[in-house]
Amino acid sequence: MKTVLITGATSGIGKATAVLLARHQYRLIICGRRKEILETLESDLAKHTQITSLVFDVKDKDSVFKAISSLPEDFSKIDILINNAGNAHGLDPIQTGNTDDWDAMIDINVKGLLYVSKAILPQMTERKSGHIINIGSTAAKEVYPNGNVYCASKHAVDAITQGMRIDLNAFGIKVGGIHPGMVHTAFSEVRFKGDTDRADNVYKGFQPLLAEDIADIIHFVISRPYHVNIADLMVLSTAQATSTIVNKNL
Ligand code: 8X3
Repeated sequence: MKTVLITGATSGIGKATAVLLARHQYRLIICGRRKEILETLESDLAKHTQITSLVFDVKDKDSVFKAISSLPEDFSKIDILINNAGNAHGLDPIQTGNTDDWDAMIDINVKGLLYVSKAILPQMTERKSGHIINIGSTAAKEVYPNGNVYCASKHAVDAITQGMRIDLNAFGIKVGGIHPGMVHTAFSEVRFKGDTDRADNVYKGFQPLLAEDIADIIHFVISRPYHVNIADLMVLSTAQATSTIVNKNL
């Protein structure tokens, strides 16, 4: 039974992935900031698989290392790391962007991913095995109006993914990036700070991806034979051509 650690497991892609992998009997470590939601998910999924949860904020370096080193023996060998936690904060031109939003995106999407990886990598390099999946975005592959810092943070995720693949090649560790387009989750609600009308509008008039679609793909990626590494995957809804070109007449 392989052990998978998922960050950002309280909602969206992370939660859908936890649900699917539990059904496929992966041993799970679900991580997030919101204790009650994590505990409810943990008890729901415990009927399918062995599961534990860790409450921490990926941007809090000390609590990342403390939480991961506190894992009980049964869960301490992590085979697969899914760096999913990430957020967008604001959608503003660079000249009027909010510096707190910039900090949040760089701290969570870039530094948080690095801290969690750093806390887990030594055991993978020691065992010479492991698989890391970084969830990027179409924003990792292109820059769109007002996306500036969010796109930069996701471009960094892409660069870090490539760098990890190079540096970990000698250890037989698989590294891959999955880059979703528009997925109907709380993503836009967070980006627009609770403005649900504006958030709903993003996904109106076409069929966006669902969190479950990406969970399916993650399951496919981690269930390939050892010699197959899906290194880089961009996933769009059929209606979407780029981050900003969406056909609402399909
Ligand atoms: C989410 C996709 O287009 O809102 O990362 O940047 S987009």
